[in-house]
Amino acid sequence: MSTDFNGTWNMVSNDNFEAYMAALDIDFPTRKIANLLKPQKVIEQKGDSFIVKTLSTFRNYRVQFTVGEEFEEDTKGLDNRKCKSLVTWVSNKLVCVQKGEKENRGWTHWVEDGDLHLELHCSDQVCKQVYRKVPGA
Ligand code: VLZ
Repeated sequence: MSTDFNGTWNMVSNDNFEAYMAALDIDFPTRKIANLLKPQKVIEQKGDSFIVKTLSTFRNYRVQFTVGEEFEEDTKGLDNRKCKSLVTWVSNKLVCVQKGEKENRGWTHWVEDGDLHLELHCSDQVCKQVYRKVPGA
């Protein structure tokens, strides 16, 4: 049985997000706004099929994938690039490699002590986020 990521999760911490966005060449004013956000993750998981929504007052982002199947990701509204993305299970972690113009780009999700963890990386920058489950949502 793999981890159940289903649910609505509210951000409780966000370390080095600004530098991660800078590594993605996101412009200064957008970074300043985005850095103040406390986004929500809404995850719909059925087996190995996922929809991950990142929701905020400023911008939303949605990605849909099946673990083990490479897909074309269009990071529209973020840094507006195309990536070939692949998510795999590495023990109980969901590991995404986003192949494209940016080196060493990807993210890792896992659940630890009931919290949703996310590490986002690009080039030499790592952003660490933690989300807490919204009960009953
Ligand atoms: O998450 O790649 O959960 O896509 C920030 C949206 C989303 C609001 C950051 C700010 C991307 C927009 C997070 C201003 C630039 C991400 C993956 C893992 C799923």
